[in-house]
Amino acid sequence: MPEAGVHLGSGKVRELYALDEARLLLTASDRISTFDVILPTEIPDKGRVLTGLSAFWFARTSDLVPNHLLALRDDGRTLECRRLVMLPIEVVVRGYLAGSGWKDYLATGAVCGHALPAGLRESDRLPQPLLTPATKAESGHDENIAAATAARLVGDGLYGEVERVALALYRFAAAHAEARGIILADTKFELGLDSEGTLVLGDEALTPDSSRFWPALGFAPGGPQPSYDKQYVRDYCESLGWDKTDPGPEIPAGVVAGTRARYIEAFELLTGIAFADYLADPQVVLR
Ligand code: Q0N
Repeated sequence: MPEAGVHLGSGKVRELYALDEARLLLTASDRISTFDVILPTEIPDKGRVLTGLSAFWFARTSDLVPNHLLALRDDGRTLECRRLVMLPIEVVVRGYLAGSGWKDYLATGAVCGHALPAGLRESDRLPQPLLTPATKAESGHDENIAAATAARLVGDGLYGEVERVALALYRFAAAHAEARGIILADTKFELGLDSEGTLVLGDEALTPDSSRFWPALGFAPGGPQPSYDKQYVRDYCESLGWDKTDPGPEIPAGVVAGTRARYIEAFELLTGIAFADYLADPQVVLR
C-alpha cells in the first residue's frame, strides 16, 4: 500500500489514491484477471511490468500528447499523476479485427459504424486503424457508442482532437512494437482535461492490460491469436472446464512462472531494458 492518500477507487487490478488536490497515486497490483474474473493467484511483478511499460510510453509520447505522469515511485508499481477531469468516454484504437470488433464485423460488416471490405477474417490487419469510442460503465462492461454520440458527449472540437491523438499514439506504439516482434492489435486510452483545459493522456497506456499484444511470430489470421501475456493462464483455465464465473481457480506454480516470464519478455522486448535493471532503478524507463 503506497504511503499517504485517500483511497478513491479500485479497478479490477489497480488502486487510485488522492495525494492532494492536484495529485493522484495510481498503483498496480500483481492481480490478474481472465475471462473478466480476478484469479486468487497473483503473478509476481506483473504490476511492476505494467507500470514500467506505461511510464516508458508516457516518456516517449509526450511530444504527441501531454500525459498525467509526474513521477514514477521507486516501488516500480506506483505512478504519481496529475489530477485531471476525465472525459466520460474511453477510446479503443483497433489495427486488427479482434474481440468485439470481430463480433461487430461478423454481425454488421462494419466495426462501430466504420464500413469494412467484405471477406475479412478474424485477426486480419485492418486497411487502416479504426477508433471505437465507448462509454465508461461503472460496473460491468464498457458500451461501444457511435462517433457522433461520443462527439456529442465531449463536444465536436475536443472529440476531433481525441481522435487525432489516439490514432497518433497507436501508430507510434504499433510501429515500435512491430519492429520488436510484437503486434499491437488494439489498445484503449483514457484522456482528461487539465486545469487549463488541455487534453491530457491519463490512466495506464499501452500495457498488456489495456491492449491486445500478440507475438508476431506465428501470426495467423483466420482465428483468434494467442495473447502475449495471458495465454498460459487462459489455456490452463480452459483445461479445467471452469465455468468462468467467480471465484476463479488457483493457478499452479508452473503456469504462474510461465506467465511471469511472458510479461517480463514483453517488457524487455518493448523497452529494450533488462527487467532486473528496472527493479534496481525504475527511473531507467524514463531516460
Ligand atoms: C481517474 N479513473 C479510471 C485506477 C484507474 N489523472 C486522473 N485524474 C483524475 N481521475 C483519474 C485520473 C487517472 N488516471 C481515472 N478514475 C479516475 C481508471 N481507474 C480505475 C481504478 O483504478
